[in-house]
Amino acid sequence: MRRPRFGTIIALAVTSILSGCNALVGSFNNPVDPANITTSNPYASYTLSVASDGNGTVAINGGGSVSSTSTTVSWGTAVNLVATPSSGYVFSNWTVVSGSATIANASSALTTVTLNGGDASVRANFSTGSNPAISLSSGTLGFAATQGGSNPYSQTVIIQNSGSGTLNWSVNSNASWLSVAPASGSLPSGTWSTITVSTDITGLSATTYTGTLTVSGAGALNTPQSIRVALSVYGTTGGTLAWTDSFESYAVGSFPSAWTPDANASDLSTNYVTNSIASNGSNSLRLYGVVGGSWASITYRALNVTPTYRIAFDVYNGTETLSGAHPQRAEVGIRQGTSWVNPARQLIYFDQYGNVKDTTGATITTYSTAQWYHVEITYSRPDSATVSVTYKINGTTYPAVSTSAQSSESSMTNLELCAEEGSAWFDNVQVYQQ
Ligand SMILES: [Ca+2]
Repeated sequence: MRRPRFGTIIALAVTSILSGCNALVGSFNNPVDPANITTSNPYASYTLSVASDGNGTVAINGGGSVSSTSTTVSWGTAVNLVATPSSGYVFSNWTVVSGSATIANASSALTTVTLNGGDASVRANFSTGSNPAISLSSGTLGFAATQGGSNPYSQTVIIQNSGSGTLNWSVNSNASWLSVAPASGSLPSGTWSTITVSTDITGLSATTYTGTLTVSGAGALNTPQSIRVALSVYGTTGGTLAWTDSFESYAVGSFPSAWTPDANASDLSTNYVTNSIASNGSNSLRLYGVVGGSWASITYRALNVTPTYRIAFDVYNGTETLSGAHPQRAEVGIRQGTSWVNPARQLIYFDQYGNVKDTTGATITTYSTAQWYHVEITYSRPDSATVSVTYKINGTTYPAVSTSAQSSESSMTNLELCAEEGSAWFDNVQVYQQ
């Protein structure tokens, strides 16, 4: 197997543990989300300058409030911004002064900025005023859950008083399944606090619900503000089987023709249909990522479903000692197209320490090598900004995990199976339209 030269790695490597199976990983301090890559140089870093118009202070990524600051950021990385008005002023908006940058919510003192491919400067603008003002870190939240199962994990939103004086705020929900705590509070100018948003699926049938949290503040310039909340409830079973592959129809020793191999999966000496181990029938698919290397085995097959869908499979992890650049075993995700340089979402992976990890990199549960696991993953899009993923492993359902959608999320129409390092076997792969 020819290994790309390091220069090739620099040009092509797309590394983010949270973003999909990586065939190659170089030694980079600032992994870049492949979803945001639009040129051949994913590792470019640029200078972001953030300033105030002089009537307030700014902070980047939780740093101290200053009149102006700058930082080096990787292309595509969202940087948190906070603007705090001086006494007698209120926050007005963020503007891009030079360069090209995307500000998620320019009218909120709490927001994020993403550089579009070059240095850029942004500025917080304030205006005179003595009223409090409401800024929210998010205007939309998505949740998902299995009907009759556990409630989704709670999520948090930050409320800031981006005006003068004191903001006495309260939050009201218009839906019985949607609650928030605390429901009211008091914030001096420039300060903020966190509210926790929870959903309760008790008695809800399988569909998508929307609700609104209204944040009000007496005398606030921009009262009320709202947070739109979407909740998807779906069944764990049922749905329509889109396709299934038990690897029984292929010749032992071949690569399964319905699947597109990528990276080390193209090496037939280590990646093939085998009859030495199976969870059903006699055959399974063996994938092998180079041990001690950075050359994963990945294969793709079109999902042919739209969210909400469910992916079920059986997986058996090998026992090799891992020491390479991405020392994880089996991984399953979704990807745009059939190349590992394309945007992807890693839905689940099995790390070298015996932990099963979710799409955010958090631990779901533990596992053992040399043992079959039956995994079901339900992928849902409560709204355009949000992804929710539910895991069921060997019959145990875990609460849904919600995270932000990538910019290329909707184009990830292929299922990927991967052995990042070492061997992994897959069998009984099924995709259901929910
Ligand atoms: Ca089989």
